[in-house]
Amino acid sequence: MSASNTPASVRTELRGPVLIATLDSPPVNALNVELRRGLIAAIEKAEADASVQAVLLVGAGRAFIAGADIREFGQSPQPPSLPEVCNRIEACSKLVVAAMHGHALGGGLEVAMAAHYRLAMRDAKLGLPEVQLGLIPGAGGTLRAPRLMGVGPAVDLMLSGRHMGAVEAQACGLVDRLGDDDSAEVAGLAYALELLQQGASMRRTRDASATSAERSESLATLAKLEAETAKKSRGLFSPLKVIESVRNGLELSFDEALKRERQLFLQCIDSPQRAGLIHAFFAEREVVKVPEARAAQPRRLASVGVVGGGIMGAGIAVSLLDACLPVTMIERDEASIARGRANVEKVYDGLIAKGRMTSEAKAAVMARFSGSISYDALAQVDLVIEAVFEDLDVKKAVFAELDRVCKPGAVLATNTSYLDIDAIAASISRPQDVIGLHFFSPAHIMKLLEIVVPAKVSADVVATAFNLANKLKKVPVRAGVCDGFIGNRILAVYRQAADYLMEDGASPYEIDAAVREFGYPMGPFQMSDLAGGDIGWATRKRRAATRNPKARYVQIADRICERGWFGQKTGRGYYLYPQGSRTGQPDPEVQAIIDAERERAGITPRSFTADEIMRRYMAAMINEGANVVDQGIALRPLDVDATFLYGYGFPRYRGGPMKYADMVGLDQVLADIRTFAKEDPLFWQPSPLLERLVDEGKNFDSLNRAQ
Ligand code: T1G
Repeated sequence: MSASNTPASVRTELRGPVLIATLDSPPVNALNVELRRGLIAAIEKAEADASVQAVLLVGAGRAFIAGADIREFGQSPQPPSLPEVCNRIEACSKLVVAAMHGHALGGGLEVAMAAHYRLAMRDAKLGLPEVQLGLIPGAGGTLRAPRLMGVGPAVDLMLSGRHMGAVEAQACGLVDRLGDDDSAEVAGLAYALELLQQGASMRRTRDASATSAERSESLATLAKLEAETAKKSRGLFSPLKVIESVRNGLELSFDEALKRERQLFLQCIDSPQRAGLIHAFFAEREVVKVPEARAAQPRRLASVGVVGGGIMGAGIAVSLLDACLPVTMIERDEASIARGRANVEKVYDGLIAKGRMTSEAKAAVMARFSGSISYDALAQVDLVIEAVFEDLDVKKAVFAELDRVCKPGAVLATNTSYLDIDAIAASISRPQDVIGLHFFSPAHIMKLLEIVVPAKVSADVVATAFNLANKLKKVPVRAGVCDGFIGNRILAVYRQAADYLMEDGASPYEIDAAVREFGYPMGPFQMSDLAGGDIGWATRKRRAATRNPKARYVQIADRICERGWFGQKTGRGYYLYPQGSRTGQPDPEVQAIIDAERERAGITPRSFTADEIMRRYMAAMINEGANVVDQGIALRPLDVDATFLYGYGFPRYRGGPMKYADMVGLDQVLADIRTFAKEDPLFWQPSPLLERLVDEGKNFDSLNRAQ
């Protein structure tokens, strides 16, 4: 069955000498077993009918074919395999033409490359994005693409995972003809008849072979690409397999190379990276499926106000402007408005400097921007997002103004990263219109948007927030109200585990190295130096009054901040940044502070391996993630995964902390936590949900499906 539960099929219809085979499996004709069988049946039907001289392959709906059916991976394979289908198409004794529109990706493009001729409508987007799922094109793509477009462009297409437009595809030889008629079927049929009229040859892609000079040039290109890829794809498994398979295609017979491609593909299928990357693919799509967003119609969303023109306010304004929404920015005085506008323009000037935007385009965008010092300018907007100073009283004052001037039904959103949104909602006359929209800095770049749902908000306001996220091309995650919502609440806990490791004997440099080795772009102490240690310092001071006196508190960060060493912005933090360089060097004075703090705390330092560091770091993250799900702050474990994949740099090929926990085994994670609890029972309290799942022999993913 297809994703939309209508039976998948390949319909065939004879039009003169052409048998049209229409793949129909909504929404994107992913090549499930029904379509694979239907394709072979269509080829056999064409061969059995003497009146048929050509076969035309087209996709129903909005796409040609979006690729193999990703939902089938990890299950027992059902014949025929996609390579068999492609070989059968290529071997067809009648001319086969593929007419592509919309997306022609992965196995979909491989089907088209196995055809004898290819037409693309101008809206077609072609690609071989398998590496983004931890795979390689496994149905002949690593052999046919180089034969059609040359090794360099083919490898670039496969390693980048990008979608190529129809015009470029024709220019590089992937496509023979561009279609301008009103449908792929009409254009494809006309093209097929034209080919028949011309007596076009069968032109099998596998028969296109390079001369020896071209082959040795290609092998040299591959060697260079291999060296670059080994460096760039840091730890990823499948990119180098792409290159190995392309090389086989140059050095071996087509059939031998095809056999090797299949072996390499199956190695990728078995790799944990495929499991992680495919989990990430589906998590990004499942997070938007929340009850409120499905139960209610979103409110009108045609104009937005932003209160606050600082870095966050400006970033949010850019994000809205980029979604073609007119924005009215409010600040307290003309100078602040000018600063807010300048912060917005700075983003676009940066794009112009990089040649990614024209000044005319910037002018068009800025025409949608207006600034005012009077809240009355917000009287008619559909939604307002405040991004003012993180202080509850300041925010309540803003909301009082919004309550006074905004039209009935306007959605009133706060960008707060930890304040109590229920308290903000309770401070005005319309709590049902109040919601949290927690953007991550830089707001116009980071994809994560935590949609924080207060107790009294109405469902259509939640639906409006999800609709806004879709317009902004963000990944929205529904979060409940608590200190830090999902991401920052969990961050605070595993950051504490890192501080304990540091005081117990691991240096911040060893911890950062272990976290980078795990796949993060940088470790927690590098992050602190980048964001500014003063931010965490302010949070610790804010929490000091309510901190559990029995809880272990590491003071190393305070000692560093007391010296004004806040990180990159002050030239030193945990690291030294000589002459403002961004790559930090270990600081012996920091090590001395750490030694002194260990002595003060009466700790005899011990060494930690990278594995020991990561087991603690991840156990803390996973355990708090389980608490966040158990307490309903996150709807499902996949919401925690999406939060960390899109807001905290978690390595995508590991699928997110909860997916990673499932791959490690929850019993292993729980055993680790129980071991660590012997040292510090207060910090290491196993999450009741984690204990329940282990007792029941279940994993976190079982809760994702339960929704
Ligand atoms: N398999 C199964 N389901 C798929 C799918 C696929 N290939 N592609 C999309 N869907 C579902 C998706 O989960 C969602 O489901 C719905 O379709 C709409 O998708 C052998 C092994 C095509 C650009 O990597 O990039 O071929 O949420 O929300 O934003 O070499 O989907 O409605 O239930 O993303 O318009 C290679 C993956 C596979 C392409 C459309 N192909 N898909 O984006 O809609 S591996 C890919 C996409 C392969 C062979 C190898 C995008 C899209 P639901 P959507 P969209």
